[in-house]
Amino acid sequence: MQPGQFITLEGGEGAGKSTQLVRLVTRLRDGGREVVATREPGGSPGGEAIRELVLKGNADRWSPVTETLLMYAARRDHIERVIRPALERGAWVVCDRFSDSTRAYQGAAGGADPALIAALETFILEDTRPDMTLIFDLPVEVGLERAHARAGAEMRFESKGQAFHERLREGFLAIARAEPERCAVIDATGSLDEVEEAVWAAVWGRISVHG
Ligand code: T5A
Repeated sequence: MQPGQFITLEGGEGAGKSTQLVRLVTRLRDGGREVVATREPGGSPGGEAIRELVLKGNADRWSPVTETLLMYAARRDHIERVIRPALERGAWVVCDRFSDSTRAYQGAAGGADPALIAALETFILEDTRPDMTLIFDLPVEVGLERAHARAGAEMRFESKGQAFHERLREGFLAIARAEPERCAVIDATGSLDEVEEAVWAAVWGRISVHG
């Protein structure tokens, strides 16, 4: 069992994860903890190089299976170089997307075989699994509108159709239903402050933030 806590933020496009990650990390650091804020795909130099490959270009540049393998190559590097060392020294790691994104994007929405993804989780993640996952949920149209409004975003996944994004939303909710002890669904339609309070309440409820 790793001494640090590993929290992941998940959800569809424009759900507000990146914005809330900053707020959550600030509150945790205010409590005196060492907190590593990171993201996927990316988070390590090798992971960021793979991010460039996988997020740029046409929507159909990579098949869902190839995407799965690229995401897991990036993830393994990120785990080895950033996540595992941080958890082992007792830091908390807060990560914008992780393995549930592969289950939802490449699996539920993209059609990659869940057995392939499960096997990669076994061999690549090993025991580096999130202690807690916040799943940001909001209607697809609202999320895509927000994502389009923000500047400098990579658009490859956002340019997939409405049906893809509906399957994605249901994919994340299915993960939350299957693993209720790990996952908390956050209603992401509220104001920034309302969502921040929902996130804090969920973290408080599942992990002793005094710990
Ligand atoms: N991917 C990733 C896979 O397919 N498989 C995988 O295994 C992994 C790890 C990452 C892409 O990679 C895919 C999924 C993604 O498509 P990215 O550019 O990092 O690409 O995209 P996202 O993680 O989706 O980031 P987004 O910016 O789209 O969404 P966020 O982080 O959820 O949203 P955020 O915080 O940037 O907010 C978006 C906009 O909405 C506003 C913000 O100010 C911002 O302008 N906003 C709100 N507005 C009103 N009310 C609120 N409560 C708001 N919260 C935020």
